[in-house]
Amino acid sequence: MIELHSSPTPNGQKVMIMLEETGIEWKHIDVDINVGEQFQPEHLKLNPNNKIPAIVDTDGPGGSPYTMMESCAILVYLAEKTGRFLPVDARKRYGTLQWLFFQVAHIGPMFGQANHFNRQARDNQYARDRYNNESLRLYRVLENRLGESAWLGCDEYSIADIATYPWCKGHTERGVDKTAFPNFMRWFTAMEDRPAVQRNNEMTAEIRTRMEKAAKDKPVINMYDTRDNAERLVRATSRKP
Ligand SMILES: N[C@@H](CCC(=O)N[C@@H](CS)C(=O)NCC(=O)O)C(=O)O
Repeated sequence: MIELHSSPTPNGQKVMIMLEETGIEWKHIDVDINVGEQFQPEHLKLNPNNKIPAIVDTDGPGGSPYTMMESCAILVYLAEKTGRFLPVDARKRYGTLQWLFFQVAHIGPMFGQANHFNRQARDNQYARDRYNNESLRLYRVLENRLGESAWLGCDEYSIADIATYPWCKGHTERGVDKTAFPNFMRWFTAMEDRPAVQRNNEMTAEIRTRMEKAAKDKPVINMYDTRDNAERLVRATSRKP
């Protein structure tokens, strides 16, 4: 059984899609980052970087429980555990790993910064231009890749597609449409046709509603305000005496 300690953000959703695709037994343990549950000592034991997602495989390597952080490392782990979505053929495997690393190194950080400055710090025009331009450039990289390959990593659906899809849900906001990005839109539609992706999207809405209800009487933290967060961040990463 895989316990997924998470919130349904893009990094959380990629693990949910993988779990649904593989059919492995799993459950979601809600960690609400809006009320600071990522800073709880029990979560820090699973993810010392005070982020979601983390997993516990109750039947890990050698038959004992195994804990992991970092969503793309978790995807590789689950792919190897189940023998799905990370091809064995060397060219396909390295193609998949390249595009998986491309997601974690570029798409996640740049789209994340663009979302932050578009939503939380709108008055910083320099930062908005920088991250919006970079995000659009990355959409063009995806468009070009998908013009030469059916799926991102190779000619098979893989963890590279699973990792990238949840980050691309806001494509309309960026002016990415069928006319200018036909290959990307073909891929995005193929992703949304998959039953596992559809289940992820339903669960994402359900988990968000459940978390909002549970958070009703809890104080909301401002994780984007580094002054408000300063003490919490230092405490989370300070070694105990
Ligand atoms: N590289 C990490 C990124 C994880 C990450 O940034 N998680 C965000 C949500 S998508 C988070 O937990 N934020 C809470 C915080 O920064 O306090 C991964 O892929 O797992």
